[in-house]
Amino acid sequence: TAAPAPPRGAFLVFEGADRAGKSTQCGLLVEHLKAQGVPAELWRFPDRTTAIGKMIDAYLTSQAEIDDAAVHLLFSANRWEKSQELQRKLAAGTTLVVDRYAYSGVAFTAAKAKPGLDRQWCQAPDAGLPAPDAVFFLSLSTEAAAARGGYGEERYEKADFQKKVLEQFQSLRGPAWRMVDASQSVEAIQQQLREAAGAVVARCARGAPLGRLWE
Ligand code: NYM
Ligand code: MG
Repeated sequence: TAAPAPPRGAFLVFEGADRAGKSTQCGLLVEHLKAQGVPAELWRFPDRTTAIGKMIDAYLTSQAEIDDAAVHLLFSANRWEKSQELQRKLAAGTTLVVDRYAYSGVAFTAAKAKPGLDRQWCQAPDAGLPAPDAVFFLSLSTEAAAARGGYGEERYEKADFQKKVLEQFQSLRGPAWRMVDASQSVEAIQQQLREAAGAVVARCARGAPLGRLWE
């Protein structure tokens, strides 16, 4: 007889504006989970390693100009091309800590405020993707983010645009969202995340079903 299916892993997404500390916190959380014996992997979107991801990287680093609608669809396609593997990993019991997902996709494009790129249009291509079990939103003012050694050199890393992105994120908040005050110390934030993530991992291990965007 076949071995029983392992408890499924949790799909944990981190969102927030640039410089909110997502990458730091994701890395620490994955190490913590692994140390606790929870199989876990760190993922990020955009995944710049794929063919589509390389086009996105060229766009973000201004080596390429791509139409706003077209690049939006590339970001979404980059999630779709990873979605089967993502579901396989979760089903096999691996918890995925994911640095950005479709919420960034919608917020960054909608913040461009161009005709034809309204939020409804921005959300459509991601409909049906696996929905995260929790979205940890690292909340930080644009001023505090800018004070952290300034923004980088990539496209979008400008204070006025980041403000618009934050407004878009606000309108995407749903029941799975956990707001985290990202102005606290790295350690204090991590402590909260460990507790909240632990509860979600346990709920998923007990068989809570994986949802779909934007249901
Ligand atoms: N970004 C990220 C988008 O514009 N759309 C998306 O779908 C995703 C996932 O890419 N400024 C933007 C947000 C970031 C940039 O992300 C690169 P990172 O996490 O800095 O590598
Ligand atoms: Mg960045």
